[in-house]
Amino acid sequence: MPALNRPSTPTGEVAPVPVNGNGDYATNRPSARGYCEAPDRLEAILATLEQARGSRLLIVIKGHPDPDSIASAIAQRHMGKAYDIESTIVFFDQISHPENRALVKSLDADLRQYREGMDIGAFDYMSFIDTQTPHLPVRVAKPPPILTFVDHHKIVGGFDAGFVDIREDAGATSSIYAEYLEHSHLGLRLGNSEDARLATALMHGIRADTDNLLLARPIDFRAGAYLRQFIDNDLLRLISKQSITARTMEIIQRGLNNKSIRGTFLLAGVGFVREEDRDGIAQTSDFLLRHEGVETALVFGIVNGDVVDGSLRTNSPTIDPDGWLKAVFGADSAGRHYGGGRRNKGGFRIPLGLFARCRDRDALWAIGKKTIEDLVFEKIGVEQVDGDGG
Ligand SMILES: [Mn+2]
Repeated sequence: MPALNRPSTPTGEVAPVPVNGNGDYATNRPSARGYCEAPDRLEAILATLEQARGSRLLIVIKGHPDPDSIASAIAQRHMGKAYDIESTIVFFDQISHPENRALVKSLDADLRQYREGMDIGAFDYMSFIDTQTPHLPVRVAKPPPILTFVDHHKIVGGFDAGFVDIREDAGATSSIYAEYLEHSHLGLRLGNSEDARLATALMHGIRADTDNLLLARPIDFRAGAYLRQFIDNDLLRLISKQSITARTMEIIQRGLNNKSIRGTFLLAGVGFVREEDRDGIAQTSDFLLRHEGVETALVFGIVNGDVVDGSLRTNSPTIDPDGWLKAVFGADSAGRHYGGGRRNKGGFRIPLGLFARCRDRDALWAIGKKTIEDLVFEKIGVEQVDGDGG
């Protein structure tokens, strides 16, 4: 278990928290009016940032950048700035969804894609946002210590960080950052274009992770109530335009053609999917979940010819995607799980390794499909037997 709330304090000193009482009118910072769920954690992250004053921070986006991780990274950078912390936001996997590429562009977000030769060891600290574990996807001889870790996935733990805040009952990591902003002296300023972009990004992150607030939790609504006054509505409309590309349409069609339904469970393999279209798998899962009588949809395909990528969506009160995916697919030899997730959704990735070099694509797909189907149907079978017996 990570130590929650408690920053490791090299100096032993905890800085007093400047709280925004009556509103800082000189800078147009409206006063905080909402409820703060975790004032102790706010105090702790501010103290942690104070201890790192003047340092160079690497903010890590793991996996494919999505609206919640992008907004959280920008919020982390914004908070660091008040402590003269110079932050670089890095991501490792392509920004595959066209909407997310447009988001980064319109936010002027200055994210850097990792390139070979980037000296991660040269940073003083790292911050992780919106991810379950703080493992870097690349090998670094001496990775910098972790300054902050803020997330809303299921707690895994087993690492050290200056500050840890994991709230499984938050719909988005963006909401946690919004709470820090609302209740500290780092609050957003009205009429400041950079702050407007950050508020807009956070709002979009919350909407993206909560199915447009359909699955929002109290903290997400509180965040929305705070953020709305700063939002650039035109920008929000621009970045949240839902469009489905022709290739995603095609993936959805393959999902429809190949679906098999057992009880309330729908499984569909969509074959080979290009790297840039990988989000089509999750979109297909979202779509097939709307099939009448289906409570859980799992869609998978082979992405980029070398990894089986899958997406689980569920409305079932009894399926916990995190535990379910971990139980079905297990972990690699290093103990890293192939999958995990949040309250209502999750993903998994299984590298094909040497098999990726198989030139017979039909045979490769047949093996991948059969393996996934057997594992999933075996698991469902077990659950049904359990259900019948119990
Ligand atoms: Mn998230």
